[in-house]
Amino acid sequence: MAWLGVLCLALLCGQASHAQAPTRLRAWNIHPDGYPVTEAMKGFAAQVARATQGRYQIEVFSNATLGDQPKAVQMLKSGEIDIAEFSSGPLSDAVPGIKVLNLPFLFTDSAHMFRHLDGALGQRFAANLQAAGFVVLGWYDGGGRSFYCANRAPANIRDLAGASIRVQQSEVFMEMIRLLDAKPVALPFKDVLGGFQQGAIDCAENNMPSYESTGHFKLAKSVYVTNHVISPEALVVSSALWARLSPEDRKAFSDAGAQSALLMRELWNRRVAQALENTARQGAQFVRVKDISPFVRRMAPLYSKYMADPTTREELLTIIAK
Ligand code: BDP
Repeated sequence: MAWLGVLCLALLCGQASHAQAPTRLRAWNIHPDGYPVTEAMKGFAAQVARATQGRYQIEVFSNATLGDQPKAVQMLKSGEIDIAEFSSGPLSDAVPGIKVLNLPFLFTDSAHMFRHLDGALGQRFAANLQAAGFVVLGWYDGGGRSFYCANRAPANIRDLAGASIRVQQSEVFMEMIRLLDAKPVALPFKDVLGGFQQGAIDCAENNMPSYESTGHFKLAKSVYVTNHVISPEALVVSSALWARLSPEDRKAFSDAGAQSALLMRELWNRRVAQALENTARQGAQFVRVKDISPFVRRMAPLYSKYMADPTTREELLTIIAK
């Protein structure tokens, strides 16, 4: 009977070590604590842990401590990180069709954008992303991006001519700035503040929660409210991780992702209002664009280019149609 005891012990030990050794996953995030993306990712991590009885423990590394966004896109592909939240700018390097999401004035507002992303178009983007190594678990809100400047107060797109404007390292954004007769300067997100301090850039463009959370509003007080790009962000896991998950665990991750996207969108709307109020109280000046048509006309070469491009044409037509 001794052998039975040994066997039982081995099984128990096996169970115990299984219970004691959860799979630890690393999640990359660019934003600080309290930011809607961060809070939604933490919610995602907590729900995955609950739904898998602690077998998966996700640690969220915030503030881009693991590297900047273009690097993190590569890290997710190579399996150095397992989960991340990316904006559509850097993601379009991996999947060219995503470029349409960076085009100016494509979506009228976030509701319009989510009608597409929560439907057939979102599924098509997700399928293309999955083929490139990224499994989308939720579409987050990237809000509307506007320009803000340190040493000029634009009230017209002509006022941006000649300015050095920081953009994400992304082709469409750079082309957009060139069409405004300005100079695109691609800087990692965390270097933008230094760029303003050292006078390397005159302006940048972002949504209001990031304008506030980064402290850019302290140096670049003139906001030209254009909302020129309304774009999504995506909570993704690597396809390497996805391939290792059982069907039940995949469901747990998917449900948690969908839940976190709803939370994010709700937190986002509140945060936009707070950011506007807070930055205005601390001296930010807002000039709203009166008529977007001159801006849209300037962008004509961009629309023609992506309409002619077979990787983006279909997506572009789908969005324009409704
Ligand atoms: C923020 C996005 C973040 C981008 C950043 C940027 O949430 O993913 O990296 O803008 O402009 O709004 O780099």
